[in-house]
Amino acid sequence: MSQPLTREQHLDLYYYMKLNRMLDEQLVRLFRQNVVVGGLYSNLGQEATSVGTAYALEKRDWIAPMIRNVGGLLVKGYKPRDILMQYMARVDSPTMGKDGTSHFGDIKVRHVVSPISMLGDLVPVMAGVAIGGRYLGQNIVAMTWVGDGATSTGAFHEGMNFAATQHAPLVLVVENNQWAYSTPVAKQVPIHDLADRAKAYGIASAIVDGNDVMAVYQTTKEAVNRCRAGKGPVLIESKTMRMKGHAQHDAAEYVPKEMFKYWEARDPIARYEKYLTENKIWDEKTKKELDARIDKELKEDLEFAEKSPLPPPELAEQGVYCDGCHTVEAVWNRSKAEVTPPKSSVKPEWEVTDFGGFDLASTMAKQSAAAGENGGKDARIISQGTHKNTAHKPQQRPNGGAAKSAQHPARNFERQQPASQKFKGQKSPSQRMMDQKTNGQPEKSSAVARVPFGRGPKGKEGRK
Ligand SMILES: Cc1ncc(C[n+]2csc(CCOP(=O)(O)OP(=O)(O)O)c2C)c(N)n1
Ligand SMILES: [Mg+2]
Repeated sequence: MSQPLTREQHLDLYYYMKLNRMLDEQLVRLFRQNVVVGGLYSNLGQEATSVGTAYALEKRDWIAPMIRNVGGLLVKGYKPRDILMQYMARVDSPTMGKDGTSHFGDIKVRHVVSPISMLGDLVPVMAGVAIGGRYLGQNIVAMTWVGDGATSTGAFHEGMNFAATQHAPLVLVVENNQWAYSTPVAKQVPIHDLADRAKAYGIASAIVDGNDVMAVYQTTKEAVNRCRAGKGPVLIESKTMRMKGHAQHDAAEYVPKEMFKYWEARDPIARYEKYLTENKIWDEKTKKELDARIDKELKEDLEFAEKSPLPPPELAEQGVYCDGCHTVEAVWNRSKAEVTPPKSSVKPEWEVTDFGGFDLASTMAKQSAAAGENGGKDARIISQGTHKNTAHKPQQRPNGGAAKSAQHPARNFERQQPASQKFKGQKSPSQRMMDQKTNGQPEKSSAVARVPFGRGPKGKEGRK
């Protein structure tokens, strides 16, 4: 379990969530005044997910945010003025007015990878960042977020498979906000819990009430700790709700009104305010002070943003290609000798414990044990999926309102995922292979055959 939060950390969580919301509301006003130059994608209702997850990271860790993760950017040290100027395309914005939304990052100081609009593509990118950090001895954790819709992309699958196989220290937050544009989750995937995707990759997963910032933080902290301890990636499904349309142009008329009402009653900020009051973590005076601080910061930053001009036309041709404006250098936190020959040399042979052949008897025995049934005796197996879960219910009713299982996300989470079982990681084949090694040396085992590999040595011992 992670450490309980200090009072200061509790107030931090409130500060970032409220700042996220007030900034969101300010951007909507600017959009209506025609000051925002492009699309505007609201974060409303998802503040606890962005803030709670990012807050579980350390300064050295890396994030790649998506459009609804402004909260994560604030936690990572961006100021409201950066976001305001970015949307207003002002010359002092992180992209000097060349982009009107969220395509900016900071590799050197804040460790933020600029988002890519192609859904799911940040998963392989951040898997690469995670294993790159490991290679350099940085002991970092990488985090990115994907929406429910993004889990349907090929890049998501490729990235997850790669991360899982490489045991990348990657925390993938699946932000299930119930909608991808106008497509509800039930029309996107044939499963109830997107966390079930993790089973296919043999990695740990958790489901969390995404509108409960404490639960989000604690779950993510545990995931981050697992990653840092070298236990491989974790997929966290955060169940939340997109409280506006996809962007400002979208009135979200396709969302049942009862559904908005259901989630409005679970507003993450109102809930957290109640928690802070009931647990005597703050009083009315502290709340007022924090709100006044947020108000003041936003006013100052808006003033700054409004004073910043639009970029001059000649800037368009500058900075298209890097002409030495910055250097990209790896930060080595360990000796290069450790990862270069002769120290890094390994025998170019794999050990395999299982030749992968089809063994009907043992496959049937395993499946029967898993399903509690007897199978047929055919030389093939047709299964409807091995993860039968009769508790799953449809996520939304066609006439609106959430189905029963989604009505109490916090309780649901606790019931289905007690802290001790939250991470249901299975060992992947490669993990099992790694377990067999001692100090990086393959352990001899009678069940293990040595198989020649590629253009490796001509040793005959594996060719029996
Ligand atoms: C590969 C790809 N396909 C389609 C799009 C267009 N697109 C942008 S956002 C979006 C919906 C995303 O839904 P979801 O992943 O649930 O994220 P949310 O908007 O709910 O945060 C789509 C289809 C895209 N950017 N990339
Ligand atoms: Mg979505």
